[in-house]
Amino acid sequence: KDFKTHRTAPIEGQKPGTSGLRKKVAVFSEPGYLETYTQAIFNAIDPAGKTYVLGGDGRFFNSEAIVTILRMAAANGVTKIILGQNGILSTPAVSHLIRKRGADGGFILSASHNPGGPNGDFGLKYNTANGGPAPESITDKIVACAETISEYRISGDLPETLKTLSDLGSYTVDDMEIEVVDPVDDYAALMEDLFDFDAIRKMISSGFTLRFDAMHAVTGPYAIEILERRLGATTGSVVNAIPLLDFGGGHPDPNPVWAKDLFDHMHGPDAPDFGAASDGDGDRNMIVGKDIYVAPSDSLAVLAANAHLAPGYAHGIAGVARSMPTSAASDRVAEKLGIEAFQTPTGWKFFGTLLDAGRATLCGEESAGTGSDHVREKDGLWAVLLWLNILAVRGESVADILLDHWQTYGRDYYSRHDYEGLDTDAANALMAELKDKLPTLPGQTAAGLNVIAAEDFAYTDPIDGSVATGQGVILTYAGGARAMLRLSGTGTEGATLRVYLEQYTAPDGNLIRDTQEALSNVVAATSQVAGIQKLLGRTGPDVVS
Ligand code: VG1
Ligand code: CO
Repeated sequence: KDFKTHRTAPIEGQKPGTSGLRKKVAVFSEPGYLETYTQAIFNAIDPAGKTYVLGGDGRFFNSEAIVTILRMAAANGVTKIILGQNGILSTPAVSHLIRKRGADGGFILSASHNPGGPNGDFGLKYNTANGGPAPESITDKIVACAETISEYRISGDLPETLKTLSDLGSYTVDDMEIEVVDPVDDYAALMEDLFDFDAIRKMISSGFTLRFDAMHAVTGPYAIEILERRLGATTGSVVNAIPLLDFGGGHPDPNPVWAKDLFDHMHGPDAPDFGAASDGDGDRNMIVGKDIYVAPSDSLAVLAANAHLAPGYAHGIAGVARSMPTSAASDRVAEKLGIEAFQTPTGWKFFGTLLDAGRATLCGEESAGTGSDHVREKDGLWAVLLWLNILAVRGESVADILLDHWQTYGRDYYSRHDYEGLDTDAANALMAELKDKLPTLPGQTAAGLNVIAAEDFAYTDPIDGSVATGQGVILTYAGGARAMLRLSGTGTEGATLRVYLEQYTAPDGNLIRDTQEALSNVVAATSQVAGIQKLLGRTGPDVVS
């Protein structure tokens, strides 16, 4: 074999967060940085003789990183790499390919919703053979390998024919096969299996209009193929469809703040019937109807209540899982359907065991992530298609469906307030102080609300018994209000405090209040309990979603 061994040493901060390792491009592209982390993963997973899927969201440094990983895979004895053409694969498409091809795992190059470009972020995530993000048992092993690493292995330059990664077909590099595949084909076929494309096509041909904002990120080619070519949406229904290295300077995070253009469009005079957006790597979704935004927690609940209307879920769903800070709306649906409901820590990796065991069929997070057991990642376009399938069958508008849902189950008013760019020590101190006083909180009143429970969320996986502690603070108030506080694990600069707020209103209550107004008491009480203004010097959040 033609490879070289280079000396290296452990690098400070090479530790995956909520979803893989994320750093500034300038850090990831330092000589030896990517190589050292990639070797740490290889050391943890023993890749000799194995097959992996490889692709990314196309952001700046994607192609360079792919070439490096290919050369290192060859040097580490990998048998085969299944590579997305031009180095492109959405996160759900990677998950599907791993499963479909029976691969041993995959490598996803993405920092998801974080901005890209030379001054933006880059990321690397390892997924296991079930198609899902590596569980903590494996990420712990990767960290241990990163802490003791002393060398990495890399083969010589790739042949010229392969350098652009643009031609489909099979290639050989140092005994390793590289198969370059179309990134969209298999994924689009899976979507056709799950949903009633005929019904959706019929709805669209009879005048139903839609706008999908790909935010210049990875979903553009997927959405053009599926929504425009296969389902007949008018050309131009998919906007910002061309993936760009820096996402056109945007922030590919599908929420009312960063996808403001779509949001405004859906509230303007030319609003189509349905609007949606996805993120950098295609695993998130934002759903907007004419003049109405669907909060992600509500979306999960509506999808759970109506999934049986799509062919892929016609036999019903086994259970619904949501992350802890996601609202309880989906729990109410599960209760009515008589199926299990789960509350997991933040991050898709915690859904894997439930999906594998068939205990949960649908999963979701408040951060615009929804998915099912069709893959082991959240899936932006899947959520869009399930919504379209439901709209086609019910023949009602997004607003009607949402209102009907609230009238049946009640409404969980919900919002997330992010305090960004915080001094890391100050943010850690706030969480530490809050955790210290948890035992004293029940019984106290803040801003007129009574705290009835306060806990530091810990989770025992019901399938494999693994335990995750310190997953965020939950404050439960009398009168159906809840607040959750945790620090983000995906940022690359300073710290971000996320404060998640919810207030339940029963079906006979006022279901059409302004969300921030409905939550004002919970906001005030939580700011006071956690001492946000006092400890952070901030009077309000930077991003409200
Ligand atoms: C955020 C979200 C979390 C999501 C994660 C990865 O994590 O809150 O729900 O799973 O991003 O999503 P954090 O630690 O910053 O709160 V993605 O689309 O980056 O793969
Ligand atoms: Co993402």
